[in-house]
Amino acid sequence: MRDTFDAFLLVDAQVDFFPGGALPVPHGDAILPAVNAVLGVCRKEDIPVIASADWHPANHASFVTAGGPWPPHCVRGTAGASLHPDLELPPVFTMVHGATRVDADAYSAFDGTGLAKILRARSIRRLLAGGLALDYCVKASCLDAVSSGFEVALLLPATRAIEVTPGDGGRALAELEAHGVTLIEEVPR
Ligand code: VGL
Ligand code: ZN
Repeated sequence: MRDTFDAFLLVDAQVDFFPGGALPVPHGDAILPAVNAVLGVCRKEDIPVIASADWHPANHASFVTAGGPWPPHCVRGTAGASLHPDLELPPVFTMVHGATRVDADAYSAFDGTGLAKILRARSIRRLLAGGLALDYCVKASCLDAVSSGFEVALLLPATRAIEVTPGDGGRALAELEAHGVTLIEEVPR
């Protein structure tokens, strides 16, 4: 096994968060080369991949149509909620689906998904993370991972921020670093 990370956590790399989607992250598609580089390492070295998905019911509380902050996005089972078609995923990987309750939003891949238990059951301690969006689900997932006792490295070229407020991306990185997340520029080798 690779001596730097035990699994790759790919956060919400769904069609709706890429340019052209319902809630696009600016330059979100710029993550694809780095994400696919990690996925290539995972396929070659048989490292587990866990992909999370934002998976909302149609009338979700986070949608503007229900008084929330976001345009409707990632409605469970729709094309926009599917993983980006250019992801070079291994033939077998684990998916967790979050924010599935109609009345509550959830940004972390650990929130209500059983992910910590899934990882512990597989003796996974060190996560490499990437995905969308840096200032929401990636940040929340990395912080939860750390507070659940996992080591986390975030691959910077594999994530981008929405930046509802300019500067949110940089603030997210500072917060992550302050909580012990290692920020890395290159795929570990
Ligand atoms: C996300 C906003 C709303 C995310 C999900 O995946 O970062 N952001 N829902
Ligand atoms: Zn959402």
